[in-house]
Amino acid sequence: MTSLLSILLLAALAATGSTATSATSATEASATETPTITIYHLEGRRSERIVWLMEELGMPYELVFVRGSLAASMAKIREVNPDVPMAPTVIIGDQVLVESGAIIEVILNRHAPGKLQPDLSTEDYANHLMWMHFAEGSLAARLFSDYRAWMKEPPTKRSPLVDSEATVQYAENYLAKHPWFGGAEFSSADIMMMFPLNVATVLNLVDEAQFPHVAAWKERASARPAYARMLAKARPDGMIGSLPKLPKHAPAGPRN
Ligand SMILES: N[C@@H](CCC(=O)N[C@@H](CS)C(=O)NCC(=O)O)C(=O)O
Repeated sequence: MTSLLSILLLAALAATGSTATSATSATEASATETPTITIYHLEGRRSERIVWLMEELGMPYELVFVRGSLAASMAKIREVNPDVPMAPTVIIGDQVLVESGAIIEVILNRHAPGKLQPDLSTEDYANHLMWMHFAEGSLAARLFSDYRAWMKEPPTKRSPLVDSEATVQYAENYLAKHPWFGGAEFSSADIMMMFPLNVATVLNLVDEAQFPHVAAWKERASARPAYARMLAKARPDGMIGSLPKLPKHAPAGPRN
C-alpha cells in the first residue's frame, strides 16, 4: 500500500499547487454531547467514508485537507499521526484513531445509537457487520494485491485462490437478493463498500458489465443527498491523483 500511495502522491504532486485548508461542518447538530470529531482527509480516498457518515447523521465535524494536493494533505496527517499516516486519521476528543470501519463503529455506537446499523438481534445485523469487515479485510485486500501483481505482469488466467472477481461476485450475489449491504435498509456497511467497489471497476480489476446489481446499488447509494454533500465538501474538484487503470485483468471464468 505504501508504494501505491507513493505513486498516487507523485501523480498528485504533478497535478496542482493549490493550498487551502478546508474546515466544514454538517448542517444539523447532533443531539448527544459529542466531542469534536476531526477528519484528516485525502481527496477521493477512504476518508470520504467518515465524511459521508457524518453527513448521513447530520453531525458536526471538522475536515482537514489541502485542496488539490494529496501530498500536502498527507503532510497534515503526518503532523498528527507520524507512526501510521493514513487516511482516514480521525481525532475524537483527544484520541487519534485509524481504520475507517472501527472509526465508524465508535461514532455510531457512542454518538448515534440505533442509526445506520440494523438491530443487533436481526439476521441483517450479522450481514451488515460481515460487509463492514469484508470491505477492507477481503475486498480491498484482494483488489490491491491483484492490482500490484497485474501491473507487473498482465494475468493470462484466473488464480485458484479467491481473487478480485470472486470478491466482487460475492457482493453481486448478495445484492441480487437485498437492496443494501445491511439487508433491508441503508447502513454504514454501504458506506464501507463504496470505495473498494469503485476501485474494482475504475482501475479495471473487473468488468463493470458483469455486475449489474453492484452497478444499480452504486447508483442508488450515490443518489443519496448525504453522498452529494460529501462529494461537494470532500472532493470539490473531482478525483485527483488517480492510479493508472490496469491494461488487463484476469479473464473471467472458473478459478482452477
Ligand atoms: N484499512 C484502512 C486503510 C487506510 C488506507 O490505506 N488509506 C490510504 C488512502 S485510501 C492511505 O492513507 N494510504 C497511505 C499509505 O498506505 O501509506 C482503512 O480502512 O482506514
